[in-house]
Amino acid sequence: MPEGLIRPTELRARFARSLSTLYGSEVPAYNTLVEVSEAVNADVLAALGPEAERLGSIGRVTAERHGAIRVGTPEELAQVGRIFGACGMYPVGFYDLREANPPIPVVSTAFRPTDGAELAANPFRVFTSLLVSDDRRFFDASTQAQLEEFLGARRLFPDELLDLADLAEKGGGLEPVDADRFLELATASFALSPEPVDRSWYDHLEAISSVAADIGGVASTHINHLTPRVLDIDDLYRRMTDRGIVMIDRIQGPPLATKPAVLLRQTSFRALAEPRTFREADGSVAAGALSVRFGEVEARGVALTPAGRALYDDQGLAAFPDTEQGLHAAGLAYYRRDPGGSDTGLQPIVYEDFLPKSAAGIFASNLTSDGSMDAAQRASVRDAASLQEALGRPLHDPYDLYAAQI
Ligand code: OOG
Ligand code: NI
Repeated sequence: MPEGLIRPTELRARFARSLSTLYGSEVPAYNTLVEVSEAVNADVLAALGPEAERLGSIGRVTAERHGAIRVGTPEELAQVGRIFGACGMYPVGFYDLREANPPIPVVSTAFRPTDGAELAANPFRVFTSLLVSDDRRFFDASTQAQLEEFLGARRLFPDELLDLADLAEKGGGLEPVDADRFLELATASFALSPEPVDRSWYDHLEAISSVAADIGGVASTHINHLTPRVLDIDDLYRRMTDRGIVMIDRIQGPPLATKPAVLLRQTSFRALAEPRTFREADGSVAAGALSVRFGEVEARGVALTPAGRALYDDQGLAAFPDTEQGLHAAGLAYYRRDPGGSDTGLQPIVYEDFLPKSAAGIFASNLTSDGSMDAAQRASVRDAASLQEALGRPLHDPYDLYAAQI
């Protein structure tokens, strides 16, 4: 391989950093969230020592972010796949948020590294949702046609960016100048657009679903939130509240318990009003505001096996054993034998994915309305196979990836 190439691992770490700088400039409260997260993590590390790093080194956890984006068409999704593919991030898992409460007209996947060493180097992941514009429960025939026309006419990503992405994926990296250009174009593609929003079209979609309006009512996509990881989310929640930042009223996911940390716990501060310009019905352009983007933070635990996940979904955490040895013995969670440790030494495999219930909770806590849906209408079929076809690349099963890490 040629010397001096910027490899996907490095592209991913730099991409996460440059999106973080962008999001901090757009949503200043995000910088507070990162600052408080880092303070909490430093305190946990000081209090617990090496124990604090069992679910990832402090270097990994400090750099760790997940973002969320939303796109409108299968073609846009396939393009996103090429850009993230250049950074060694591949689609994992299928989430149908139309099943959530309230239902959201999207299906989703998460782009992330898939092997242990890459995750340890930088686990940047992006939850990516695709609008289901032909689902009659949400969109009547005329709205579907208008959506398809609007979405078909926009270009989210310039050809130069997509060409560089393909070059990176084929060649295993980019020359330094190309890497800089790739990162500049990729980051800019996820910035909030200054372009005026057509007020009546946006309002029409928002009455159906705020998420549909955020996707199909504007001319570009944007990072919707960027989430740092914290080692003690209860402490973080208290510190943010003490700083006067209004948080959603609860932490999503498994409750705080005297049990080993499993899966994912998340909380967020509410979406803030951001200035946007609108084109009114008479053609005039006026200043206004939209509240779509918010700040989320998360704590991660051990990945559950299919049996562990089924138990969690049916009965919650109360039904779980009190110790990691117990979880391991019952086949409920993924552990690796600690190579340097004693016979009972177990190394947890970190949960790297998302939880549909938490995702729905995060969506819902930031929606301006529940929207409207006619359950009697025809649902359109979307499953992992159809998402994989839209992506034009393999959709990984998260359980296969956890099993491969043991
Ligand atoms: C995605 C919400 C899902 C999470 O952390 O569960 C998500 C969105 O708001 O577009 O990011
Ligand atoms: Ni999130």
